Amino acid sequence: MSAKSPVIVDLKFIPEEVDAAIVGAFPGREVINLADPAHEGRDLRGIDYAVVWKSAPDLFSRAPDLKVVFSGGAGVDHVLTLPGLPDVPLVRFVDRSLTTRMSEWVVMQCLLHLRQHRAYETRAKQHIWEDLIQPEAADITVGVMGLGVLGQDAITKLQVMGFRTIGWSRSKKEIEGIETFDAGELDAFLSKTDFLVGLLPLTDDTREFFNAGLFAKLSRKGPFGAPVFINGGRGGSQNEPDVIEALKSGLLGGASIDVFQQEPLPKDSPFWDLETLYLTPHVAASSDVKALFTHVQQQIDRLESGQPLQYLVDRKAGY
Ligand code: NDP
Ligand code: OXD
Repeated sequence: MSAKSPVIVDLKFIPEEVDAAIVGAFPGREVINLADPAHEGRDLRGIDYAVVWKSAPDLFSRAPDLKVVFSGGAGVDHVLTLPGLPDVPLVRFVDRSLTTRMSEWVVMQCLLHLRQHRAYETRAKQHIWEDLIQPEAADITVGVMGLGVLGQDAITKLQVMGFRTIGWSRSKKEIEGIETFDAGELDAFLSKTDFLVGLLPLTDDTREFFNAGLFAKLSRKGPFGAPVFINGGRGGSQNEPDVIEALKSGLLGGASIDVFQQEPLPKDSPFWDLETLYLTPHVAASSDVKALFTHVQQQIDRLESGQPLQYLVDRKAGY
């Protein structure tokens, strides 16, 4: 019986979390954590598997024999643009904990805007005790763009919280109790949406998709008048000058953004200082590293026992 191939780990996550998760992971295999200086210059030829998140650009020239590449996250735009990506299966991370985290973030942001939290925070800082007219969740239509693993979970949880929910995706989806729209029905979807939730992958089709023209088509008939933009997908999908201008001009009444074109967000970015924006540093649904390694092990087991891999990326579609 041949020796089990090592697994290369190249994850720009919290190093202590990666180190802790490696303990006991991939039984019977060597784990080569490239963050460990002991592996500097290590010969990576002949290795079958790599788990990557924001890898060094020379990874694939150093490891030319990979049979499968595993993305450390659900999104794969950062892998698809790596130089020398081999023509082998690319598996993305799909996992209960990641999905749950994203839904928590989406529901939390919708509630923060619904409950006018920023206005109360501001008043509290000024020692102002004031009651604002409070619409209820059922008065707001949340439109979720992207009805994949994350969008479908988020939309059902938003529904539980009482929001009216509608969804939009490239191909039409049937989700019980939810009105859905396909790519050709974008304007109809936008005209009904008070809070827009972006859970789209970054592809050629979605680049800078969230822009002034799109914001202008959102509903202004909701209880707050101006619509709200919530992006947990990818920063590349938003036209950032347009988002900033829309928040300043009132085209958007508020926003919550977890992802940016440039990460970390530069210290002098105007985003930091926008009054009506909730900003988080790409943490809406961070990968749980132990769960990630369990998922990778399961997929390796499938492959090595002749079963098909799951969660394969369609390279042509880009997600
Ligand atoms: P999925 O691949 O399961 O779903 C993607 C959805 O987007 C699908 O419904 C797809 O349509 C739709 N879509 C893609 N392209 C288009 C398009 N051009 N027009 C309309 N709809 C489109 O992905 P996930 O739900 O698992 O994840 C979504 C994204 O969330 C990831 O790609 C990643 O970028 C981001 N993410 C962000 C995290 C964070 O912490 N901020 C954490 C995890 C993920 P269809 O169903 O027809 O294929
Ligand atoms: C992901 C992410 O794609 O964390 O999983 O952004």
